[in-house]
Amino acid sequence: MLEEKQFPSMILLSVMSLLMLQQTHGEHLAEESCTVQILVPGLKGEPGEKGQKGTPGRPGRLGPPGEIGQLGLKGHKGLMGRYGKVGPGGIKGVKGDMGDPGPRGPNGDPGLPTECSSMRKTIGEMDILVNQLSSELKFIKNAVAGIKETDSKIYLLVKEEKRYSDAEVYCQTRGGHLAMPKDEGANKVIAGYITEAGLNRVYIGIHDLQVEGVFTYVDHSSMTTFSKWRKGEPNNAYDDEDCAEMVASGEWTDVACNPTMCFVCEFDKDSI
Ligand SMILES: [Ca+2]
Ligand SMILES: [Ca+2]
Repeated sequence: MLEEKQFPSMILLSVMSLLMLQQTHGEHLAEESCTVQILVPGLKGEPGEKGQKGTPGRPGRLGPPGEIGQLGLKGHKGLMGRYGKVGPGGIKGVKGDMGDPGPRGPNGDPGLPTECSSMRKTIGEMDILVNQLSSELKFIKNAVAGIKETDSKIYLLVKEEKRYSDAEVYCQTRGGHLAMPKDEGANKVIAGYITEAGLNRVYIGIHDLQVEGVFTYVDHSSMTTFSKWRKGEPNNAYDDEDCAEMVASGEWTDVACNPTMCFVCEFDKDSI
């Protein structure tokens, strides 16, 4: 059975062997073709042509997490945000220094002619009158506040310091003179007035302005019987004492006429 199945292939090999032997070993063909029958694999064929590229494989499994990377560089500064809400008001600051004077303003409109100028003159005169009345009122207030009097005279102590000549003008303007004590009674009234006022001295109406050493009253009446010179006075000290003052004790002293001091005016009751 085996020989029957293998026969065709054996026949084939024999024929092939014969053919090969005829080509390479022609002189031994008759004896070897009958004795050697070896079944051997065929020679390795030449490499085939490269096949076509296959389809992509399935995705692989998820790999393990990578290591933490290095710290990156600092990024650029972002844009400025929106403005916030307005905050509460601050505490009031300290007042600053006064500023420099401003520039000169424009000239005003020209004044009205004629009738306004006469009105301005009237207003000016009224101003002078008001000043005079104010002065008179002050004088009257002083007088009412505390005059002194004798049977024939009224005395007013003026607490405004003036030079001798200005003091006499003040008294004359009001119808009198600087006080001219001509007896002990009048002298005592004036002296008491000075003491009450808390003063040390006042001008009185006695001087030697006309003839040095010859004292007269300021109304030019002569000094006949009464005088109250302090001891050693009048001495015309520094050759410059032509007016007289009364001190609080009631004594008189010749003094210079330019220093200012308070004074006493006198008014005749008959002339008031
Ligand atoms: Ca004198
Ligand atoms: Ca003197």
